[in-house]
Amino acid sequence: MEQETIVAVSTPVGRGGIGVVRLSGARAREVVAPLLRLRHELAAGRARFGEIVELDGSGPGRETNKDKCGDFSPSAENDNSNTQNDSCMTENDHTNAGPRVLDECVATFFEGPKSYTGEDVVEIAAHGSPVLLEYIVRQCCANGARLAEPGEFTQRAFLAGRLDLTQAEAVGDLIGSVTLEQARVAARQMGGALAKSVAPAKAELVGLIAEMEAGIDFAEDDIEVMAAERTAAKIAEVRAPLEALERSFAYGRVVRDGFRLAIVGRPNAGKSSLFNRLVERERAIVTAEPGTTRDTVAERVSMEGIPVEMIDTAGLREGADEAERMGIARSREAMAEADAVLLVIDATVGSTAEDRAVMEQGAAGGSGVIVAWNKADLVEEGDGGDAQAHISEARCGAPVSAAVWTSAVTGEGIGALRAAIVAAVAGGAGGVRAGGMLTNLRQHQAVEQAVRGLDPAGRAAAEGIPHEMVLLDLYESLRGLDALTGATTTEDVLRTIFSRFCIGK
Ligand SMILES: Nc1nc2c(ncn2[C@@H]2O[C@H](COP(=O)(O)OP(=O)(O)OP(=O)(O)O)[C@@H](O)[C@H]2O)c(=O)[nH]1
Ligand SMILES: [Mg+2]
Repeated sequence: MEQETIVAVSTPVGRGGIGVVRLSGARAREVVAPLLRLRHELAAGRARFGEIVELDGSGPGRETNKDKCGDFSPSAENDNSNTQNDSCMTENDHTNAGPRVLDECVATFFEGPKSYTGEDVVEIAAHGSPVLLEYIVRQCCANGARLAEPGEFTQRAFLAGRLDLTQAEAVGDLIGSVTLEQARVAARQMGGALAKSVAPAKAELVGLIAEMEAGIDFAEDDIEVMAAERTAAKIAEVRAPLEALERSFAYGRVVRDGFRLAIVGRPNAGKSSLFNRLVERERAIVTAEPGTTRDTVAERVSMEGIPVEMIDTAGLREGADEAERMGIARSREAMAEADAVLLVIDATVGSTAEDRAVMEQGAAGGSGVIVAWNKADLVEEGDGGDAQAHISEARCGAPVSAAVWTSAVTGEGIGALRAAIVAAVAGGAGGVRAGGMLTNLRQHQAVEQAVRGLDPAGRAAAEGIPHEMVLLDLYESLRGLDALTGATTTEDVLRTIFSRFCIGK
């Protein structure tokens, strides 16, 4: 069944230097033909310069050169006469009848199946005037196209097998990226890095299933059924890379979604000073007076390419006035909502019961606590040993992801602090950065399903349970991997994924 031809403005809403209207479908060329007056016929992979004409001819546009030639027929499809009559564009024939030119344009034709969507695609680049672009879309609809749904171009690319589902998702991620690292990760995924990294495990799994199926099918013909240990070993081989991939989600998720870091601690520990260091500007007020920060102060920054929302909070203490007490309540809220907590301790004072409570609470809440032993510059050289002791104390006394020695005044340890924060949140993911990784919950669930299926399969195989039973689990695992790349995906899931895209993509 032939798909309808779809049309949409692919550039952002509003005015711009250039605006692009995109069409996809078997009738794409036919639909745009009456609107365009091109010097040369559309040809695959070629950009053609031309004009956009107003079909009823009543608009304010200037007269077309073609009008002057008197050879334009609105219903003509890519008429060759355009090409043939190029010479008359310079002639001076004053005929006022016929359509008027609204704009100049460049039209590019991508012939299916070697196009983004796998269908015929036409892109018209005109000036970025909303009324003009809307006019083009409206005329295309009048000529038989329909408005594209959000993400429909990419959905067609997926349905045509031009992209797998992880690649299609990466298109959305690339468009939505706010840091260069996010764009890099999305670009790698768009290139198929994730599908490539599951391919060997999937091939192994399919091979194992095939071998076991053959064992069952031919059991009666005396073909040796695979030995239990060999099956278990093979399952373990499939499992290891999938498990590594599952772990990559720790990094993939924070790169894609970013994270929230709450900076907490006793008054005057230097929270606002460190916050200013981390956001690289004097954003929060710093004074020598304890209780300076009242309301929370938030700022978005990029840390090693990961978007971080950093929140400076009021110092935690008892017996404060009403405004400060309200601020402290907000500090606690920020801590509860954060993905990670940076606990700042004044190293000249040392840690208090309040600090240890924060560490406990952070650990209980599941978010990592990073400790900054601040004011390092005020601690004497000879106290270096003490500092280490403080750090170990933090490590042993309560659960802490990392402890770093810093000075907000000299800048000492700020780089190490950044690295510790990223490592605590991204789960020491240095290794996964180069390859494919899981970047959203759907992908994570799919791989989780694959790994989950392997566990009972491995146990069953080891216990010598009949192959038919082991196979059921292996198929469950394979379904997870198929869902990951979209080989088997329900309509609902597809609709949810593509509806998050912008229109025109
Ligand atoms: N020498 C030294 N002084 C620091 C350092 N960090 C902060 N200070 C000073 O400590 C004082 C308090 O700093 P703030 O950044 O306001 O501390 P805070 O934790 O935000 O304090 P509250 O908002 O009151 O909770 C200021 O006088 C800072 O200049 C440091 O690393 N070394
Ligand atoms: Mg402060």
